[in-house]
Amino acid sequence: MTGHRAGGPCCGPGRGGAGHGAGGTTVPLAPPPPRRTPPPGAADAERPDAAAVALPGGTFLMGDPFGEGYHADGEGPARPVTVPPFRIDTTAVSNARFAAFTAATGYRTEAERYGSSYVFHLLLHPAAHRFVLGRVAAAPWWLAVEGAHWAAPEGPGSDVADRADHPVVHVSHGDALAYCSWAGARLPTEAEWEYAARGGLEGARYPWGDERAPGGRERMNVWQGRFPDLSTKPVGTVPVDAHPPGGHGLYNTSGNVWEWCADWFSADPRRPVGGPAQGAERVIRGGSYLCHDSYCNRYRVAARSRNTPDSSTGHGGFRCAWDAL
Ligand SMILES: [Cu+2]
Repeated sequence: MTGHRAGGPCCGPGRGGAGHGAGGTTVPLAPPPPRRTPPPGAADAERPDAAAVALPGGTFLMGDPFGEGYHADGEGPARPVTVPPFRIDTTAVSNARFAAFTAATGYRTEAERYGSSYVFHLLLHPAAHRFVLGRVAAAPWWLAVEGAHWAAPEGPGSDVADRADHPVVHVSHGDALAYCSWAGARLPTEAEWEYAARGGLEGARYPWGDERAPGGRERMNVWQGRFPDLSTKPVGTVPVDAHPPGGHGLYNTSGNVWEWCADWFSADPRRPVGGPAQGAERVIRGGSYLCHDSYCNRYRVAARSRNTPDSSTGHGGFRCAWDAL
């Protein structure tokens, strides 16, 4: 697409990159927390899969039939892919759900163990300026901030007290796996994620059809205005169930936060369903509140990107999946 920069730098910095100001020390991962068994008779609302929907699976057209993606992202070609029956969260995991997990297990996220994470420049908490470690050279709107993590998403001084129903952010792929393990869940495969997000609409550009804003109404939380400095609406996350859901009941599969998938990333059009057996980066899907047409059109339902598994950002979260009952 003309005007789009290859690589789409709004989509997020990763650890180990040249721009990371916090050093590249590797922190040993803690063993996964014990799997949670819901107590017998537990109220349905307390079950970790309370917000999940069971989907029949089947064959669908995966990938971008419009040729609108970045070549390097490997969205195409559009091809038939079959997914088994499975269950998936209708929403991204919220701060409330993640807080229940850390309270029950004492789990510390990779951002907490590394001591920093990436915060979008306009979101930095006023008290956190002295904690800025650096900017990402290729994407200077990303600040490496000491002490930024899921419960202090804009750096020291910020909290999530009034955002219990917003998606948890600053979670790495490993953090997402740890949560899933505790919840008796797993991450969705990329194919499951796209099948669920498409909601039965064959070959559409968005989960609701081909038109971005039907009737002039925005259907997703993406950047509006001039990226990255001028926004015509509040910048940041919205509740996990904001905006109408897609045909399979999933909310915010376009915009709000990027979501980790299980697959290793490959842009090879011949890659197997489920991704290659190994890799350096994991697939992320859905785009975020920073995605904008001028830099990144990755809020389309076929769009994909990637990040290193230990990376975390203020616009990255996840949702859980389960095998069919
Ligand atoms: Cu983007």
